[in-house]
Amino acid sequence: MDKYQVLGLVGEGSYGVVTKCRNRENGQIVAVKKFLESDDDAAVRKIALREIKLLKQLRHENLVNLLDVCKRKKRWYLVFEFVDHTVLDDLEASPNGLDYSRVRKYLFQIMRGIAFCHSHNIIHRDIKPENILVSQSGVVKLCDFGFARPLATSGEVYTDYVATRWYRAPELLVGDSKYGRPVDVWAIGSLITEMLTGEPLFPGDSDIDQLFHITKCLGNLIPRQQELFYKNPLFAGMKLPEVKELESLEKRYPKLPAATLDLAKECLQIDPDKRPSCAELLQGDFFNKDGFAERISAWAQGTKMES
Ligand code: 38R
Repeated sequence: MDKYQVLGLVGEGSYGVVTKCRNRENGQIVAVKKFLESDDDAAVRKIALREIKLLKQLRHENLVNLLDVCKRKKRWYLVFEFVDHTVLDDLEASPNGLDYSRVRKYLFQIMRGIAFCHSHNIIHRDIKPENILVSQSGVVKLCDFGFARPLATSGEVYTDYVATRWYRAPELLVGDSKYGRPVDVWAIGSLITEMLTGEPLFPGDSDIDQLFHITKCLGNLIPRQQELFYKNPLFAGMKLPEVKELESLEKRYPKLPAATLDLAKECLQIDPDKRPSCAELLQGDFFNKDGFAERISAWAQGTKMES
């Protein structure tokens, strides 16, 4: 790793650290993700190896590009292209939210990246503002597939799941082991209003509080989720809230354009089977009215030179 000169720290998490570096040989600026020592931590090693395998399979303009992988002194290092900033940085710079036109451009690219993952049977599982990178010219690149994993084959169930609570779909919160691509669509749905207002949609401070936020706005869980909730020992002795009067998205955000709220509501259906796929949403009105699709693909053609 001597060929990389560290310029600064850009992120830190349970996995290890991310630094901005310069390749001494060619001057290229990169982001190096250094995992915690992996020999004595099977979990970290598992995450690293899984991420490497996934990223090698997944190459797309809206996914961050993995340049190099190495292991030194029991540590894994992943070297990525460096992308200018994250959507979290954008939101910190604009606490009252981003412009509609910028949000539409971001959403289109987020959907494209996730549609590509889904077409390869990969669910991301941790879509949130800090995992959405944005280049100086506005190209979106999704990152952090540490939690991503290939879809279970039928009958197989998932066990090792934790993702950021605020973006978690109801099926995950109640502990449904049969979840799939719709969890990513839910996370995108909760990002829509957050990007436009700067305010997280459902900022729960515990799993049960998260369910309160969701049902207050969107209504009761479906029967399967209610059953799982009452069977889940994590919720022993707790009761699901019975919502009498909804505080709907329209009530909460009367000033947001109706088209945006419609898109958010489609993504945020309580029943995962009712949520449209990213591929379907890309074909929908939101991205195809007033010449947006043509404009953005012309723009994307122009930025391809960049990478
Ligand atoms: C930036 C810029 C500003 N903050 N990342 C994605 C890789 C990456 C990160 N490439 N370019 C950046 N650029 C690992 C940050 N913060 C940041 C973003 C994502 C910190 C941690 C993570 C999560 C993947 C991860 C570096 N992993």
